[in-house]
Amino acid sequence: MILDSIRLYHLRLPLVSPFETSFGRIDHKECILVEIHSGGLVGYGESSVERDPGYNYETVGTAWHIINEFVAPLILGQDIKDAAEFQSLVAGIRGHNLAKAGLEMALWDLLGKSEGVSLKQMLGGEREKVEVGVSIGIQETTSSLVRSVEGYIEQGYNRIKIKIKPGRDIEETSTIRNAFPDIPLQVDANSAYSLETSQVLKPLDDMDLLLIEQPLFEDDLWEHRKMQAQFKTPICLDESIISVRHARYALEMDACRIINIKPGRVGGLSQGLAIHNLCHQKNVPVWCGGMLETGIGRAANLALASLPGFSMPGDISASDRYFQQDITNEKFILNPDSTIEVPSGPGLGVTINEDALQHFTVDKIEIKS
Ligand code: OSB
Ligand code: MG
Repeated sequence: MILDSIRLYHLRLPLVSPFETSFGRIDHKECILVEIHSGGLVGYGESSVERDPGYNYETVGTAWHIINEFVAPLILGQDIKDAAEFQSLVAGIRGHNLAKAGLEMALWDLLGKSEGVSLKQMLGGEREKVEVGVSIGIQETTSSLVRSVEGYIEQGYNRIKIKIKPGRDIEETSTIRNAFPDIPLQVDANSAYSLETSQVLKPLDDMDLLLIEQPLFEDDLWEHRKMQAQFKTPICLDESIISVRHARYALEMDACRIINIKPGRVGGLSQGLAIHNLCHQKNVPVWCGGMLETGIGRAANLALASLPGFSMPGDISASDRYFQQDITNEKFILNPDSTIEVPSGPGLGVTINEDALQHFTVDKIEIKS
C-alpha cells in the first residue's frame, strides 16, 4: 500500500475517575491518534503514550517529534505490504516503541480494510471473546479501595489488579484478599521498589496472588531474577520487556515467569505477536496489558488477546471503565462472564466518532510526502 499522508491528533480525554499509580495520578488520558491515508482508504492507530514520562521515557511530545521528524519521512510514499516491511524501514530509529507502534497499528488497520479481513484473522487469533480483568489505581484509603473492588466485582469483573507502592502495599493487598478470598488477584508496582526495599513484599507470597507485576527497575532483569528466586509467586514483567530479545533474556535467566504483552511497549503488534509465539512455545503464560487506551487501541488489544497463548485475563476493561465518551462509535461492553467481544469487522473493526474526535483533539498535524 502506498502511504499518501499521515495525520496526528494529540488527544485529551477525561477519565471517569482519576487513575493513580506509583509514578503519578492522572484525571485525563492523553495519547496520539495516528491516521494514515492510502488511495481512498484510511487506517487508524494509537500511540499509547501519556503526557508525562512516568511509565517509561516516552511522552506525547516525544512520540509527536519522532513520528513527524523520523518515522513519517521513512514511510511516506513507500509501498508497504506488511508490518515486517514497516519494521525494517524504521529499524534505524532506536527505541521510541510507543511512537512506532501507533503507526504500525494504523498500517494493520489499512491492510485489513483493503483486504476485507479483521485484525484478529490477520494475527491468527482464535477466540471470539476474551477474558478480561480490571486494573484499579491507588485509592485515598484502604476502605475506599475495598469499595472500588466491590463495585467492579458487582459489574462482573472476575480478575482484580491493584496498584501498589511503598507504604501502600501489604495492608491494601491483605485487606482485599481477606474481603474477597476467592477472587483472582494480582498487584502491579510499576518499578517502585529496589531489590532491598522489595523485602517488605514478602508477605504477599502468602496471599495467593496470580502474580507480582514489575516490582523493580525497568532496566533491571538481573535483580528481578534474584527477587524471583526468593518468591513463590510468579513475577510478571511489564516495563522491562521492550522487545522479543528482552522476553527471551528474561525467560532464560528466570527473571519472570509470566509476561504482560502491550503492543505499544514492544514496538508494535507484530512484536507482541512474536513475544506471544516465543512464550507459547515455551509454555510461559502471557496476558495483554493496557495503557488506558481509547477504542482504537482497545480494539487492537482485543484482537491480540484472542491468540491462543493469552492464557490469563487482560487489562482490557469495558469502555465505560475509562471514559464517558470515547472516540469510537463502537463501545466495548463487559459480558457477565467477565469477557469482551473481539471486533470482527475489517482491520480494527471500529469506526471514528468524528464529533468526539474533534472535541478531544488539542493539536493536530498533517504530514505529506
Ligand atoms: O502498568 O499496566 C500498567 C495504565 C497506564 C500505564 C501503565 C499501566 C496501566 C494499567 C491500566 O495498569 C491498564 C488498563 O488499561 O486498564
Ligand atoms: Mg503494569
